[in-house]
Amino acid sequence: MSGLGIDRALGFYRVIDEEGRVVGEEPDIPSATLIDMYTYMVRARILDEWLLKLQRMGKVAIHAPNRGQEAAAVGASMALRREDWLFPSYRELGALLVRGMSEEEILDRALYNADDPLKGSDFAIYGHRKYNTIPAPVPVGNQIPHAVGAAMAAKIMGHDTVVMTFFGDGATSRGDFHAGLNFAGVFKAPVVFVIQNNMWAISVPLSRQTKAPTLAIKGVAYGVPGIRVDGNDVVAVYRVAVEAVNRARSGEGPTLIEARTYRLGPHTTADDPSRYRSEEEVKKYEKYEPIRRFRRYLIDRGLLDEEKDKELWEKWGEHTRKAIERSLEKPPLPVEVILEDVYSEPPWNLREQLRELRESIRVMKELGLEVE
Ligand SMILES: Cc1ncc(C[n+]2csc(CCOP(=O)(O)OP(=O)(O)O)c2C)c(N)n1
Ligand SMILES: [Mg+2]
Repeated sequence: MSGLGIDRALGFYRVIDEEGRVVGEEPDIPSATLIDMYTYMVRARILDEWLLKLQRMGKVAIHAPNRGQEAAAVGASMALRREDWLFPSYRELGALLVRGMSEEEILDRALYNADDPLKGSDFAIYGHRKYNTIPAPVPVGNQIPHAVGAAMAAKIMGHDTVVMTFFGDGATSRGDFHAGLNFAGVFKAPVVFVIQNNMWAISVPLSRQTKAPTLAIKGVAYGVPGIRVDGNDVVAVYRVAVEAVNRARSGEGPTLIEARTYRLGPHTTADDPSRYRSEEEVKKYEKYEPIRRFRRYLIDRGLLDEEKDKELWEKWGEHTRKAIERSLEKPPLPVEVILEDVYSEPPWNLREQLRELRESIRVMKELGLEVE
């Protein structure tokens, strides 16, 4: 990577086009890695669709659909090693799977059941200590300075750990983004910033978010090289992420990757996008959808055929259905967890509240009211 990469920050790096044809120089990626990428994207799509259904069934409180953004999440996170750290946002199911979280672990969280690793907390989305993956905070972009701080800690301790953080186009308007980038640039923090530019921040379009020609160019002012990449081309995303991770690991400092993608679904299950964007726009972007084009590429390269593809979808469909069954059968979290992980010894007033809560639950049960 040369200099600050101004050309790359204004450019649009891609390897395969929307028909799966090779349009750029093909990086040398082992066949098994390409199949792994595809598998993670398929798993993310299946899980995403199920989370949407489970929300509609009243089992999951809210879900932020990932549809259309699988390549950015999977391609970037696959560049990390297991001992690296991920600070995701709330739209990266694929990255959670890449880190090693299973469908069941993600579902346990979504269903707030007894195995929820985050014990029902509403202030964080998915994450798991076991997989060096921090739960995404609800306030947009808060994970950015957290990621920089973790990267600085790794650097000070002399570890060669890399930290990657994901966030949206909307998050680039928050102070946390600017503070994080500035700090990382000055102190050469080993961090990779990945913007999932999906063109919308709920109902705010990119054109109202910034007047800058690209989001990647915002890194340049902070001394952080920016690269704009086709976020729906998993091969291109992986290629630039590997470069950025290597750069961070070898002490050369941070990189800002803008993965240009599109949110095909609603912002969350609580959103109605027909109120602010047209059907035509969504149809236009369906053409660039990342799974179909990558499938074509793999078929053209002889790494996949229709039969194997069908088997893959069936296998992970079945895997996910079983995970849902198991997660749904688990008991709910015990009420005590709301007092855990705040105080080592809960104070009297919280203990009193817990007693009152138990009493209310007892009375509700006596009255035959459903308590969950
Ligand atoms: C500080 C803060 N302001 C507002 C919100 C409400 N909010 C939640 S998501 C969101 C839009 C974020 O857009 P973007 O960063 O582009 O991510 P995307 O949802 O598109 O993935 C907003 C405004 C919030 N959670 N936190
Ligand atoms: Mg967005």
